[in-house]
Amino acid sequence: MKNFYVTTPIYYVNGDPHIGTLYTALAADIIARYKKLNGKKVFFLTGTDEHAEKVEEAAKKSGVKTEKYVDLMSKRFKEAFKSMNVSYDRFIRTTDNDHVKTVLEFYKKVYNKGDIYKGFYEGWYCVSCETFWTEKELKDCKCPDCGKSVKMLKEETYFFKQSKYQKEIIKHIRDNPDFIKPKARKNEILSFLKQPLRDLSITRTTFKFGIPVPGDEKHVLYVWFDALINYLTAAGYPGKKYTNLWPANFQLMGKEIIRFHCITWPAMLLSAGVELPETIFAHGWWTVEGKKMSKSVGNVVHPAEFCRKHKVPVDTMRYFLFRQMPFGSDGDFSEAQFIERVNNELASELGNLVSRSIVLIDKYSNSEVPAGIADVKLKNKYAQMLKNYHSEMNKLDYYNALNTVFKFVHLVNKYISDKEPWKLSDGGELHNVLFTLAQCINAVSCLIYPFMPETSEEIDTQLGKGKGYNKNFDNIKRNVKIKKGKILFPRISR
Ligand code: ME8
Repeated sequence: MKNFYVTTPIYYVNGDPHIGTLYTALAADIIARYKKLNGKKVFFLTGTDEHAEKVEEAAKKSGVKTEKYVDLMSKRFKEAFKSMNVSYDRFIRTTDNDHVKTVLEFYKKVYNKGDIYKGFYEGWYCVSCETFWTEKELKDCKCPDCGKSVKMLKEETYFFKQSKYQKEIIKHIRDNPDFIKPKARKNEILSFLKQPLRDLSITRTTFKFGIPVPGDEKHVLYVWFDALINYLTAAGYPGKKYTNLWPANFQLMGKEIIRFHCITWPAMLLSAGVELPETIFAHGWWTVEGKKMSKSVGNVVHPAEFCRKHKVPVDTMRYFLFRQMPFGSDGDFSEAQFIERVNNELASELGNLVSRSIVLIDKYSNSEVPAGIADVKLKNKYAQMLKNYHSEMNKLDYYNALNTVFKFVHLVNKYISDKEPWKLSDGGELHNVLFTLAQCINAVSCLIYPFMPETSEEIDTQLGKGKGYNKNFDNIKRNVKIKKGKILFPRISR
């Protein structure tokens, strides 16, 4: 059976990872954890894009050999991912041997198909975006995407005939409503495809740190042609078993790189006779306190460091990033809003629910989940909520999935206040309430697991659940010993 395959962009290593880069990795981590929890075999790919002119420039600036520089920087990405519990299955680097080999094989295939020809490129190049632009596309003589200066390139180059596949790509987008998500991005691409596509220059002669073109080694392959193929390398292409993973189920990225993923990438795959991915999902862009994140402004947010500063677990950041805005829309990172969400939603609602439930079981049932019967109303509510949650998760609608879970959390908190178990005398009803609470916090632990895995594990420990315990409602057995534990979310003082 084909495994579930999710990818992120591979990141340029000319700067440190931050909330923007982590955002996509976390989004992939959430769906990967969710699918694994629900019994799927999953492969989650992320990594670093190293053969770029701007990477070579950054290495020069720091006075380190490019090879050493990319080693150091890719390690920093791995560390940042680890610090946020990003559970990838492979961290690919475009300098990995198997990747270089796959790129060369892929190039050969496209070349033999007659889709690569030699020519001459004259036009503008943005090193920061590693993108070619025509004079007409520039904005005030600057890159229309990042606003930085562009440079004039006049080089002999090899072109990839992407124009040949324009009609087929348009047809594929129209026939497959889930191919580009969200809809606004699909419309953007279809609108762009109304003009004739230009062929893409796929080799460069003015820098060295790249994969040499077979038979013409003064050329190295252009960064995007090389980078996009990483998704196939990791699947084991062109080995027979690559279809165990390919086509990818979700390819996630920021909205600024969709033309490469929704036009160039499909054209490359069509040329090589490889199936197109199921869904390309482009999320929105983070600003910080209303401004574009940049080193020179000094407002770059490093997520684990930020959590350390506020003395809160990294799960608070994992929660905030997906609760702050719908996945697909733009959003602003604000320290004040982060604090508000941690205090009002995580500490007051979720943390409070777990600690009240555990304290109540501890106090009124001798630290044991009593033999009770679950509240029918709450159980039915849970079943309804679960349906919405699964449908939202499968669409990557993380924002509403969290909304759904937190509505339930709120409901259970209200159940405690309404029932006032501290006023109930020993026996039947008290045991029913405590039993219901144990089931509810177990259920909540399963639902939040993809977003907040450490918190989920802590709830499981407090609930006395062993390793490998099946994460389902109604699974907390009677007489299980609970264990009072630490406060899940300390409040942040302003
Ligand atoms: O584009 N808000 O790499 P890159 C949201 N190497 N997401 C953000 C973000 C922000 N402020 N900043 C970065 C490249 N991202 C190529 C990709 S793939 C074959 C090659 C995330 O280091 C978002 O996913 O510039 C964006 O698409 C990606 O980082 C860009 O990373």
